[in-house]
Amino acid sequence: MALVNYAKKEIQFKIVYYGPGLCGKTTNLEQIHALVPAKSKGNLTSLATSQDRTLFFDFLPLHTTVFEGWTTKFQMYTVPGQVKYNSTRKLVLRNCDGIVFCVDSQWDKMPENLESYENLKENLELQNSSLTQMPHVLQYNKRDMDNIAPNEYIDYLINNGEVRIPVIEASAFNGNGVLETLNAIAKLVSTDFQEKQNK
Ligand SMILES: Nc1nc2c(ncn2[C@@H]2O[C@H](COP(=O)(O)OP(=O)(O)OP(=O)(O)O)[C@@H](O)[C@H]2O)c(=O)[nH]1
Ligand SMILES: [Mg+2]
Repeated sequence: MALVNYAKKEIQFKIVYYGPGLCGKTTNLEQIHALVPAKSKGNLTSLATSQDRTLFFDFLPLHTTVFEGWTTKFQMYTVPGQVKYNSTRKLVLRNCDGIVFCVDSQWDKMPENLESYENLKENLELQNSSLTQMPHVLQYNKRDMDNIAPNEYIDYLINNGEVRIPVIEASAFNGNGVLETLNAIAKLVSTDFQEKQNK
């Protein structure tokens, strides 16, 4: 749920990167941190295990102007993808305004992608929410690798029968597609907020 501070003229959105372990969620935030100019970002905070797996979450605050005269803050989070950390994922998902579902494009990761996508839907349901109500985009990551599934296959597997939602191909490791993904989700959450205000 967007937080609006009328006194400071600030709007704050929470965006969560979700997806299976090792799909590249933390790498996305690291690249955003590297690519966004200093005046628009805060520090990247990561709480990781000794093997660089996210233990709790990563957090990166961004700020810009989307609505004239208002500062727009985007609080960017990642969840830990490892299956055993589901209670943490539920916590991180709370009150989020938009989701980037990060897919690992490698063929052998398809079962894990699907499991994570189902897990996301379950966790949203527990919060009386759903993907149909939640602005979200799909990022097909690791497109630089050799053993990857075609986009159409991932469309079929993850997005089958759903209303079309933005899909961004990425190689987060190289920074490709990272800012496109950020722009796509920022646009969706801003539009969603505006539509709700106008109701
Ligand atoms: N080749 C390639 N490697 C990538 C890409 N994105 C991430 N990686 C690598 O994949 C590994 C896992 O990346 P992370 O960003 O830590 O994955 P994560 O989704 O945060 O994983 P968890 O925190 O365990 O959920 C790292 O070695 C990254 O360098 C990519 O687009 N291409
Ligand atoms: Mg991580």
